[in-house]
Amino acid sequence: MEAANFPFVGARRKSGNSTKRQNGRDADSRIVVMSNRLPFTYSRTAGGLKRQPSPGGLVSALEPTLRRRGGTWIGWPGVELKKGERISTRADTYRVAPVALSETDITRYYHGFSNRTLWPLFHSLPGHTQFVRKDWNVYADVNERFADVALRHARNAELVWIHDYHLMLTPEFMRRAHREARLAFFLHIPFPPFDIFRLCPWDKELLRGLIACDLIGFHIEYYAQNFIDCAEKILGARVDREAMIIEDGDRVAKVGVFPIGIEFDLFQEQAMRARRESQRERVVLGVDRLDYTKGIPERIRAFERLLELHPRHKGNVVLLQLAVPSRSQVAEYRDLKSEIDELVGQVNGRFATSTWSPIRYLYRSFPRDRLCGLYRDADVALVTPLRDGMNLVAKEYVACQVDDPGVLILSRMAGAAETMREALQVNPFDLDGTAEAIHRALTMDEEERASRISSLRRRERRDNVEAWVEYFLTAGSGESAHLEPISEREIQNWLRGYVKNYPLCLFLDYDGTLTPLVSHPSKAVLSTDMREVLMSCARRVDTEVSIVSGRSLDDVRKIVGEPSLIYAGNHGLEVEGPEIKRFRHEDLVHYEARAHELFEALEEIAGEGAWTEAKGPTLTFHLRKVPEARRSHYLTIARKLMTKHGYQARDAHAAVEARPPIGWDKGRAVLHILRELYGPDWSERVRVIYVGDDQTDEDAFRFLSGLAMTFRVGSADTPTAALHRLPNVEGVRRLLDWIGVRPLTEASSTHAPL
Ligand code: ADQ
Repeated sequence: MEAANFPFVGARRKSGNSTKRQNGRDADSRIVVMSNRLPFTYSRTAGGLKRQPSPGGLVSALEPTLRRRGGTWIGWPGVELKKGERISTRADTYRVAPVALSETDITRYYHGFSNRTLWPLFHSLPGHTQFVRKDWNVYADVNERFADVALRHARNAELVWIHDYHLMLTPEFMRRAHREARLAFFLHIPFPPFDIFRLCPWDKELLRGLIACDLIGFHIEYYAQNFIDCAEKILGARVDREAMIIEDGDRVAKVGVFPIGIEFDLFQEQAMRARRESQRERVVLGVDRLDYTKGIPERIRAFERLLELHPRHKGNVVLLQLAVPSRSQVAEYRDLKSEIDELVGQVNGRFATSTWSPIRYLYRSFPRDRLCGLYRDADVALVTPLRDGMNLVAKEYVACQVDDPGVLILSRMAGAAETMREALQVNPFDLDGTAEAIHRALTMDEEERASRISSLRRRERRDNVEAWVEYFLTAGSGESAHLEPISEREIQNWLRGYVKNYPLCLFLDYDGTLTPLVSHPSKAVLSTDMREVLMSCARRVDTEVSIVSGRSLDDVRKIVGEPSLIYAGNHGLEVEGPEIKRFRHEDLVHYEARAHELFEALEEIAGEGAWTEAKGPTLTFHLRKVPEARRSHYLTIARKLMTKHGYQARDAHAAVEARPPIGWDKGRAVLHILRELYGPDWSERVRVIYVGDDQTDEDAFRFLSGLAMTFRVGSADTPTAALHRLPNVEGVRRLLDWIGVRPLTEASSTHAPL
């Protein structure tokens, strides 16, 4: 077989012999496929559960792969199992792990969020889209259950390959439980542009769900770039569009382009063998699932237009439209069926004669061999979706052109149009244009038809579905991607326009932001490099630097040791600096005695490396040295004690903090400092940058939304309200370096602190 010509080129093979690996491990360690449905669907009959192969390209593509390699397929069995009812967990040489779903799950997760929200939105049809919170909740819950089943059955899998929009949150659930898992995802439908995607109230969650993967695959470059765009704009992730890499905190995901193919040889063979049916007229063929994305009404109208514009085709040509019933539980699909029925009636009523009707409409599924015969004998295939991830019908038609070559008319809105350039491409909304293309196809000479079809066939034979699977799996098992360290250009893009001609007020958290997280707070010492860049910022006349920390004021001032900076300790409850009045929140006096009592109580329960840091009116209970499995035990008790003593318990990095519930946090402290330094109209006089790595910094990110440039450092395990993410402390150093040496603000004297 010729090498497949896929545009994704970033994959690097893992060293080692993969065959050896496959033979040496049990089914658990092989590939795991996850999709909404299992490769077979059960239905309940009088004689018990009946098993049938699931329809569709996904199953025919992946089933042979699993049969050959072994592994596990996880999915819904198609029926709600009764108590005690079991289905076989073996299928040929691979295993099957069913995910049990109730009728409510199916209504809300499948018909609801998957098909009433994601399907239309991702096809850029927001008018059809419904956003229903209950559907979303069940979708998230079902996705988590898929992840649980995968973790039970396939913990040691070489690769977990998750399919399609039904399971976009599953990767993140899996990643949370299994940091080292190798996860890949393929989306079979389009990924919409930013402007459409951001209409979804759960845009961040969906993106974070996918970014937990090592590899995320799309049919075409456009969808991949849309996804990268959304990750950058909505999550604040760093991206490299050329290398197609997304960095989200300390994790990196590779994005790839893998246009799916078909079982070319199988279609071709069936076309050769298929029975011939006598047909008087020339045939223009449409084959679709009955779905509003497929543009069936538009196609019928375009055909009607053909008969108006070119009456010579009357009596000689028919539009044969096959439509497989689909999602008939969703009201919109039922409405569409009525619309098509009516439209067919209208056009036939208008043009039919006693011997000829222009449209033959068959609303049912056809067996593969029959379909192949119809493909083979059709003069023209009219594949005109309004939007389509790829569209396999176009490819199947081409594979079946084994006799007199036909002509493929293809919507430019289908992913397939990106590679099937030799097709006559049309805009399905342009009825006249489509009508003219049908006319051109019906009158095209044999030489042109043959040249177009033979190029199309060559490509589809080579880039068939087997090549697609192999190519994806190779990319999925390649080395992890790395993004280049943050460059000066990136920092400039973020900051140059923002800080131009303004003085700058810089707020920096300490632990995890200016120093890496360490086993004990006393070991978090500022590096020489970091001190240098920090002070190059602080020495500037147009820049104020504040350190905002959860440590006590004395502690943070001592550990940084630079008297020219402003310090906010205890999450901003205490503030001090050379140009600012010393501040101590008035309610703190009430907490000093309480803090002492709480300290004693926490000390009593502390064991296995847990310890309490006393910080005057507040406390931190540290768990970094406690074995991970035991942390939740201590967390629960510590939280209870904190609440009992009148504190608010707040989670931090391997710690829990006791904070006075007085409505004061890092966000309020930042506001206090800005007002003290620049007056109530500070937002007109100064630009603000806040950099932090902790949950407590989220208060400041939220407070400063729209008022500052915010950066969250490190792990992407938690969502952030910050605008951008920085991978690590080195990223912070580079950012400060740029700020320290940027050109001096011209108007600095007029904008200087009050
Ligand atoms: P679908 O939306 O299902 O797939 P498509 O790619 O066209 O769309 O596949 C439809 C399949 O159904 C074809 O294999 C076709 O032969 C079959 N079919 C249609 N009408 C039929 C009939 N009347 N009888 C029998 N079979 C019929 C999703 C995405 C696509 C993407 C695929 C694969 O929406 O864009 O190409 O996944 O990734």
